[in-house]
Amino acid sequence: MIDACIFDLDGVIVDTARYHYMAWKRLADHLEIPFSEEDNEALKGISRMASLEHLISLGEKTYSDIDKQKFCLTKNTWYVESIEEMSSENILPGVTRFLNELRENNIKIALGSASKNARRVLELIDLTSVFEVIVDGNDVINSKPDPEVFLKGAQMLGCAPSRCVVFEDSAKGIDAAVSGGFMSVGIGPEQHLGHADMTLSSFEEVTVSDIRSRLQSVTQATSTVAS
Ligand code: B16
Ligand code: MG
Repeated sequence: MIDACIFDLDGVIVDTARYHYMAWKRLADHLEIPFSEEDNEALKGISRMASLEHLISLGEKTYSDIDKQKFCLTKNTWYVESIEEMSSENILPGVTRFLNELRENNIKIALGSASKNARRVLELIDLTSVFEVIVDGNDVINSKPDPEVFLKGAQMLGCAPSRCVVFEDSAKGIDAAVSGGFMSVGIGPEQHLGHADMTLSSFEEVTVSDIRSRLQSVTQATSTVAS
């Protein structure tokens, strides 16, 4: 029933969400816009410019397109500087073991990230070779909640979306998975990810067989309701 797994990067494989937040917070302080960690939830999974537009909407000023481009560049420079310290030690708990288990079960593995820095992050944490297919913010026109990044990944793997599981930490990423017809696993709190087929607090102690049986019961329950 599971041919492939497509992983989001930031907040699923590695905790770069913290570095994104620190760079946006620095920009918000510079622009005198109030910005909290709770505000940052809405930025998870969306593109850099969409994130900036959201941040600006929390303040009172408007900015020209040229200013917005400059702000995105500044934020990205701070973000890229901060991630250079990362290494394989930053891979989230349980992820490496889970990826190995997928390979042992001949389940294909792809990356579906909104980030234009995804390939650099994979290099830093030494995980590039694990992914058969990598689709990131440089490869798509529409960012999450549009399913393009995951649909492209499934197509490149040669797998039907209904037989692929998307692992995501953002509400908009789960929206993308649902609208693309994928099975979905939310990584993080139920309150943000309750629309996923199932949620996990982390990959620690979870096995491929756990995921299979939990998704199977959701799929069966859904088809019973539909019939
Ligand atoms: P960049 P993901 C997303 O990555 C992040 O969650 C989101 O916070 C960020 O704005 C977006 O990438 C774009 O990142 O500025 O590096 O291109 O979660 O889809 O892996
Ligand atoms: Mg994410």
